[in-house]
Amino acid sequence: MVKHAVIQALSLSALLVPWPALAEQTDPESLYQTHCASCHGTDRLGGMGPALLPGNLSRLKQDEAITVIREGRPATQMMGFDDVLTPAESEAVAKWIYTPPDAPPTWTMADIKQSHEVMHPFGSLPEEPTFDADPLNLFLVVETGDHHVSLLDGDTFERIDRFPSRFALHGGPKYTPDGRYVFFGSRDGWISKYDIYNQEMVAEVRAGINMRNIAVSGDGRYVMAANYLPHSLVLFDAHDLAPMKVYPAKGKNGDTSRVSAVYAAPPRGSFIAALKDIKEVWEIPWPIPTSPVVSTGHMKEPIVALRSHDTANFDVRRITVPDYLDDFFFDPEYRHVIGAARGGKGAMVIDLDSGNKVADLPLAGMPHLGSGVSWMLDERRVMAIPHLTKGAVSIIDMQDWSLIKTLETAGPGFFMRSHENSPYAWVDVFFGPNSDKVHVIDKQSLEIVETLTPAPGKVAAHVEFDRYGEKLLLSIWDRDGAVIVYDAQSLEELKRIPMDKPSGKYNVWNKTRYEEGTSH
Ligand code: DHE
Repeated sequence: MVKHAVIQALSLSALLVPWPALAEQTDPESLYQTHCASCHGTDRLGGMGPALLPGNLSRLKQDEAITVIREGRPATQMMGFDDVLTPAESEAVAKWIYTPPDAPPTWTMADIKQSHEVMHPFGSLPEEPTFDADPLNLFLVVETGDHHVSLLDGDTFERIDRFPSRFALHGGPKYTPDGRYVFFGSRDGWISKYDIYNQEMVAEVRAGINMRNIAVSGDGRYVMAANYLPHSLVLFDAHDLAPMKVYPAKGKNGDTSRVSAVYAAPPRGSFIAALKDIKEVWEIPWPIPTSPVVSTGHMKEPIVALRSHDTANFDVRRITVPDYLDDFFFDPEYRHVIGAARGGKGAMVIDLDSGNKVADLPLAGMPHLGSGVSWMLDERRVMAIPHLTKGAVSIIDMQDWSLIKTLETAGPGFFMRSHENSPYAWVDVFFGPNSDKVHVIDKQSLEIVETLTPAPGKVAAHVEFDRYGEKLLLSIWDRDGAVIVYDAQSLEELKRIPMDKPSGKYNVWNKTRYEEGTSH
């Protein structure tokens, strides 16, 4: 009798609940398995479509995910499900993909090997570029709107190619020293190797489930990937992306850690890794070839001994540091790393040879060290960095690590850029109401000399110079966006190239020569 009354009450309340609440009664997991798993994987690790796990979705707001499920993503295989799912069901699925799985997903060496694909074996494609443009003055532009990459001639700014990328590339693509090949890393863990001379994707591999970035050794022979999930670094043979070694990111105390990023330090012949959850910096040296150098393509590239790796040379050197450091800037010699904990206050300078802290930097407002640039001011090297939570650029003397100046900007910035041949450094105002503005800073007076608003109401961010420092590209970070070419001296706009939410731009010369005004 009591049971009957309860059932009656439940049925009544079900009739009374409004439509959105009914969504919670649909089973989002079975909806996912029926409609989404064929592309995104039964375990949400991704397949033809990206991984749908909370860590991988951190860049997408939940209401945006609902729109994608309902309307699809233009210019991708992702169709809209409005004809198949009710609005409430789409909402329920969107909510469910932001919940962590019952058991943490794994990605082993066996998974990495299985994902590995070589489309064109090393040495099988022609050695000469198929285009007339200067191969060392090319730009790659990542277009995050429809997940494509454009290849631009750095003299004429004509497009040579536009090709699809993996979903959500993050971090700078990394070139081989001769500039022929480039490696892209996606947040979902995919590494793609592209042959610029032949405009062909030549190999791919998946290093992890949630990857941060990749680095290429100074000799172009190895690629290292940094993962949040699993907690690992993964080493690859750069020639065909064959996996060589997985490094579980485990501290001396046994704790494991997400790896925030990995960098190549060519003067040291090593990779340097930033660990988010343990107080260590890792240095992993790559073997120096003993055999003679062999030419491949446009410039000389040391490729001998690539099949006789001695993995013992890739041993980890642990540098214990006083704090968690996960955002790095280096001096040009790679003697020092300047590190900050994202979310923490201030930064510190570590001598990479001795492993000792040599200075504290009093930097409030979450400095974004990864975006720093450096130049010579009165025969002293200075570095300048924007802040993610404060409208300021800090300028620091790299001899005694003193703060020279805090320059007030129109809001927090993300990226800074310059070039040895340019009198100016550029910084965006990525966050807040002034995100359509870009400041131009005089590198000698340390004053803002110009503030541009190239597309009112649209985010203007991320600059990259050409190899000569004479012209530069700026992104209008919008689906209806563009890359704008400026004269770096007169600041006059020369050209506007329509693009789909262009983010980073990468000039072959500046990246392969470790130009002081750009990221590496
Ligand atoms: Fe990035 C580079 C970390 C959010 C676009 N970003 C980097 C690098 C690191 C980093 C460590 C250097 C790696 C490299 O180039 O090899 N980024 C982080 C974060 O921790 C942060 C704040 C939060 C996160 O979720 O990862 C973050 N980054 C973003 C974005 O929201 C941006 C604007 C859009 C996006 O695509 O995700 C973004 N990050 C970029 C770009 C670079 C980058 C375009 C390469 C800059 C360059 O010129 O080299």
